[in-house]
Amino acid sequence: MKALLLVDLQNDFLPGGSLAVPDGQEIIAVANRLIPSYELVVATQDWHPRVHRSFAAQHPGKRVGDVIELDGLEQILWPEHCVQGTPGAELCSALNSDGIHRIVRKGIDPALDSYSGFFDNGHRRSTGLDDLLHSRDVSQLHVMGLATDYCVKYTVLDALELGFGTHLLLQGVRGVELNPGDSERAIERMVAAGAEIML
Ligand code: VGL
Ligand code: ZN
Repeated sequence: MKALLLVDLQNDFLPGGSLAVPDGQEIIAVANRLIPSYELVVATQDWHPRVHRSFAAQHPGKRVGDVIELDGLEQILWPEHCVQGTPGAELCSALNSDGIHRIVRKGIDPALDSYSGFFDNGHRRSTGLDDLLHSRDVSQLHVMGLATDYCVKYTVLDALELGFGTHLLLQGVRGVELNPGDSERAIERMVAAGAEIML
């Protein structure tokens, strides 16, 4: 069966949020339109402790956008976002949350970031999303959400590696674009890895 995966449709990634993705609000209507056509809808939620090491504020002298090494991995430093229990971490209230069957949280380990909905950036720990999808016999995964160039990209790449037929819903993604062209390059990489584009 096919499932819809909604990546990080949270207030902090929407206009007014601390890590707002340009035009991110445009895709909420896309999600609401798609949700009723799926038997299984899963949403991921970036869910950081306040002292998460991906936050620039945790590294005196460093600024947002700086790149450091974190536990052996390259890490971009972000503004504080999606702190557990804060309004910024909540799913967008305009989202049809009755249609969402499961929420998978990620980025909980303070020492490690987790862009993908499946694994942390070091591929050390699974979030359980893989097991959930397998237990429901999902073979096709349709992915949309925020942000094209980070969490959507790594979620799609992991889904492909795990063997899911993976479709990227192009109308339903927006990127951070720290560097112009990041979203385009992310899409090219997903397609090169085997993702199918759906308009
Ligand atoms: C994301 C940066 C940091 C995302 C999450 O959802 O794409 N980006 N944490
Ligand atoms: Zn994050």
